Amino acid sequence: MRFRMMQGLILAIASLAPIGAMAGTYDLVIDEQIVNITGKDKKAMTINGQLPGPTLRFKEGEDVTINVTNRLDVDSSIHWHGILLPYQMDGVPGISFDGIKPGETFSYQFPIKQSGTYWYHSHSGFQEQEGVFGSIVIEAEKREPFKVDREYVVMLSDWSDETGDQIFANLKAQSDYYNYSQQTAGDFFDDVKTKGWSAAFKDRLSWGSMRMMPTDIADVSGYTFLMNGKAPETNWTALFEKGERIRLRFINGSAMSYFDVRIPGLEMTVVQSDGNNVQPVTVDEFRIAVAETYDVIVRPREDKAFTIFAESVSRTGYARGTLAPREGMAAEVPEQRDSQLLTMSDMSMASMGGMDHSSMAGMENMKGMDHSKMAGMEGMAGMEAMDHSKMMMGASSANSDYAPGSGLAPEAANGGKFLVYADLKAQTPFADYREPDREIELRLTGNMERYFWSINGIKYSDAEPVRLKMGERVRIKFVNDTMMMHPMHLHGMWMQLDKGNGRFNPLKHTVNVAPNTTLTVDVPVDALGQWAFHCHLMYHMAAGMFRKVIVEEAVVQTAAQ
Ligand SMILES: [Cu+2]
Repeated sequence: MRFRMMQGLILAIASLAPIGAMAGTYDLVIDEQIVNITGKDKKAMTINGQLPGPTLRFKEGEDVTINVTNRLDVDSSIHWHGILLPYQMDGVPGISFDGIKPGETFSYQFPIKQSGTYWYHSHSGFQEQEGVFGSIVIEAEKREPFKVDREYVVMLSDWSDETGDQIFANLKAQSDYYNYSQQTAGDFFDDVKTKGWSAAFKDRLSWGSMRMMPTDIADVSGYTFLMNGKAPETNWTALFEKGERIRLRFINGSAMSYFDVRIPGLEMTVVQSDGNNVQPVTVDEFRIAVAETYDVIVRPREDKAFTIFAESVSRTGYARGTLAPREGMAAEVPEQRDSQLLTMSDMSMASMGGMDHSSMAGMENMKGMDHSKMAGMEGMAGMEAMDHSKMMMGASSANSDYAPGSGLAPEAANGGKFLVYADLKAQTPFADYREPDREIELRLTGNMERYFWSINGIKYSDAEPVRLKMGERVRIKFVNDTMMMHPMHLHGMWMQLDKGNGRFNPLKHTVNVAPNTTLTVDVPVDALGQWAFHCHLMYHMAAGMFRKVIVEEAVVQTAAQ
């Protein structure tokens, strides 16, 4: 009798569920509130009262409706980073839609056609840095190719007590404003003016390395690095039972900061990047560019705490949390490593050429200089002919993602395996893999001294859109002519990162392009409309390293007589 009633109740509930596709409605409210992250009360922007905003959990195949209400007194927006959707839902003001006015609600509606770890953030002003960002976890329709016992999102971010507007104004006024250490570009070029190139270089070399522009590693410092919104001393903690397989979904939601991530005492098996499964690769450490995601599986076999250590690449701080069997535990926090220094390898002639040419008057001196006195500078002979390939110097780097001899190439703190892009091989081969139909070269350009960032020397406001045709396969060749790393992000479509793995080239939404390197990606053009394509360093994007991409219907060839 009782059993029957229960059965009847279950049937009644089941009949209320929609037939066919799943549907979910989510509400996000963007507002201002006072937070205290550094010991000072500061105004932040929050989503549903949180910083970062709540984790949105979707299911592949679900039709989502996300109502975003803007309670700020300025326009806002939410962009769903890495999500494939109709372009009108992509959330970029001026490209996808008009933005969300103060007091208004915009309803985003789109089907979820993928799975994995992603994130969302404002695409208005500098709101992302001030707190308008959060994570997205999409459960796969099919069974995952790996087994996990529990999982956590690990959202990394950079918090500043200064507003984005203040920081950008400071950078525009003085590009080395946030450089608290060592030499600046200005110092170097002053030296060039007074002593000529030869002497200026020799001076730098006599220090043993080119301390030319430490600001180029990170142009903004003074950040407090957060893990899931918590400062290092707050120690965000994830619990486990020994022997469990734990999936950590790392997301770099920073405005400007890259991290080198490790968990001393644990190997990490990378199983996904940018939401796409990759063939498992076990590493000791990996670098996460701004806006990238990496999912790793760890398996602590001891009943003790482990530190999750995300050291900023600028080495000005770290985000830190703990994996522990019980609350309140902590493991040793590693010492921070010395800051990385740019070498000659990180500077293409173009990046020097991009500087003020008047200060290069002493260039002729280079021909006459005595190479024999420049230990380790054999490659400098190439300066005479300005041959980029010969600009490399020093021991060749083991990290294929950086120019040989680069000062930025990372190494694992324990001397073990550091993830490189070539390690990322798609879990399943891409069915439509083929030679590209054409190639587009995008040179990443800039002028550090005046804080201009651009593509092919042209900033966004002066540039024509990049036009693509539906169905074509376009190779994009990024040539980094600057001395900084740039995390390039394409909206709406995948980039297949070409590191020689053919049809196993992984699908990425964001790729890091190191200084003085060329990186190629193939884009299967499969989404009509207008899309944003930009460097994800917030102040580079704002300065103009940005393009609109327009995908048009291919003209149908008719066999007219
Ligand atoms: Cu950039």
